[in-house]
Amino acid sequence: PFLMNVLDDPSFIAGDVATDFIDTHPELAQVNRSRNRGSKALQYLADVTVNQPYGPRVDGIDPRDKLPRFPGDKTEEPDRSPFDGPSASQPPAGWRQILLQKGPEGFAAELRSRTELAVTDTTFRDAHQSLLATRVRTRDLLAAAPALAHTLPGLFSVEAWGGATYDVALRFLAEDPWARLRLLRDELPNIPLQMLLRGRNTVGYTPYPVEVTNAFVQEAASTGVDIFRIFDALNDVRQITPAIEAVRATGTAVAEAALCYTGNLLDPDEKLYTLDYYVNLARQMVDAGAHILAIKDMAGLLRPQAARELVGALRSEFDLPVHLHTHDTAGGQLATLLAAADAGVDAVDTAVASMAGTTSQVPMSALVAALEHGERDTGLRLDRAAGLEPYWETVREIYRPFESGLSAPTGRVYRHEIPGGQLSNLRQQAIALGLGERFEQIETMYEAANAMLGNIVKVTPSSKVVGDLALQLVGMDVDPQAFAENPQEFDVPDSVIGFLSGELGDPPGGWPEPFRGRALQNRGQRRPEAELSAEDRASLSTPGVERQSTLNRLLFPGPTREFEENRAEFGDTSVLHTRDWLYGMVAGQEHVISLGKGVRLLATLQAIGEPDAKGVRPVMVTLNGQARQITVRDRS
Ligand code: 3PY
Ligand code: ZN
Repeated sequence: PFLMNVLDDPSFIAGDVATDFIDTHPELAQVNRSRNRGSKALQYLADVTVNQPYGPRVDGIDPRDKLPRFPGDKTEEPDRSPFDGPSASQPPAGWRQILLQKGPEGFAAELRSRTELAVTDTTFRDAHQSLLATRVRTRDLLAAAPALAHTLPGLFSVEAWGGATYDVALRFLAEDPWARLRLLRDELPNIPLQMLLRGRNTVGYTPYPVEVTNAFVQEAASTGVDIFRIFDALNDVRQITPAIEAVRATGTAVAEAALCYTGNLLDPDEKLYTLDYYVNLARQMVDAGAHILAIKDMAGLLRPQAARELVGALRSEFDLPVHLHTHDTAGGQLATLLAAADAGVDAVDTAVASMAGTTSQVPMSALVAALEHGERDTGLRLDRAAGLEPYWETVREIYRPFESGLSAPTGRVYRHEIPGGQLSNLRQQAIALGLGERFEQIETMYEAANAMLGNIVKVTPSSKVVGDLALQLVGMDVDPQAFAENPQEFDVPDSVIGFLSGELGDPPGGWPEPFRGRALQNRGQRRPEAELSAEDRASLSTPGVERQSTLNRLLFPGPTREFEENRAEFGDTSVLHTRDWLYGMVAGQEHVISLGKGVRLLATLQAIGEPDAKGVRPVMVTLNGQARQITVRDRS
């Protein structure tokens, strides 16, 4: 049987394995493994081909022939698989070397002292979270990383991890989020890697015990995160203090504390989210040990003059550098970045233009062009920032089924205040609930739900609470006022009950009474915080792979189980090109399966047979020229 196994192995076919070695040679175990991996990957491809031929959530026409050929195509793919390890030549030194040499305090001081405006690229995290439902796979990030390191070595950071990427990797991509971090770290040795950490919720939606925060931060820092942007969804600094302390304890990583911007501080009627409110918040963050202050404008509400005042105040009150993050939902945020630059902001977030705009960040090339030859020139080359655009345009096209559907800017955001990342998600949720046609009404209801809940800061996970309530109100077709007066008479989403019970902490404006008391009448009490077993505790203090899988399991038990089952059945499918992974095989075309270390298989679909009585179809393929038959259950 062993002989049969190696017969169709590519290295065997290529003559790499001498036949007379077969019975004795130990490398054959390796060959056997490759063969197994190849078979599993092929099984996956056949499955997608049968069950998802038009890609996810797109029906009607077969999009496969129209998809761009890069990076999923054999003829244009470089020989080196991105999974073979870092590129040979070292990119020029950058901000990461400054961090390594000077440590986090020195790094922050250097940022504060520079005249050049520092620029973060969010393309690897927030941009695709906000435009493509976080679906961009590791291989497409890795393929772009060397170009970034070599052509834009002056970037302040690349936001590449955290937020929703962790959850989505396990839940939808069958990828280990830790592998992504490790591989990106290898490819970007000169640019600091930045992540978004949701305070005590880490990368989840509810608070975890502080041991989880500590272990998560240590493991993330030792695997590759340099800058931790930490926020709390209700701007409760007590909720981010343990994470700030954990980052400081690493001695090497930077703690960037983020104040979440809400409302409009220029509005004379704004009584809660005022300039004083933010300065007071920032003071607590400085006292908690932040190295950098971030303004996190998740919905894109910060107007130019407000940015000027806020940045000016933060920089005159404190010695810390200020990093500005915004979303271009309404279309005017380049003006905000420029006003902030004028007021002395030290760093700003942008995304590669083809992954920018609307719910994503401001285009990097527009910012670079706007400041070129001026006092705050970014030092980045415009042609190089623009040079990354065609790649991302192509990648984006492959992920088209996940587009948010927001095809133009919207001024409605100033009223509903839905964060960029949520706006795309909420649309998908609405469509799934059959409410797609009523999205405007959902936006309006989101505004009403926010008012009912006490005009809260809306960002993961508090934004989910407001979104759930809005969907519920529209779904039930109930008048918000009637609901606000008598919530005890209606169904209330679990997330809303959890929030009102104080699971996420206390909101800045206090609790909305009597709404809260009524909504909680006769409903479940606050869920007790998760307890860690002695085994979990031990595993959380063991750095490396074991701790990583324990964290996956503690944070996302269901998705982690599915991820592990997927691995067992199909192997590591992250090696497949995204075109193939999403859309399967096209008859007559060659599909490359790169197994790393130069092992590449070529698969060609010949035919799909009729299903038998149990709905199982034979799928005929050739693998490196040899005929194979695979069976796939047709679930369509
Ligand atoms: C996240 O928490 O994922 C966010 O992007 C919040 O803006
Ligand atoms: Zn954001």
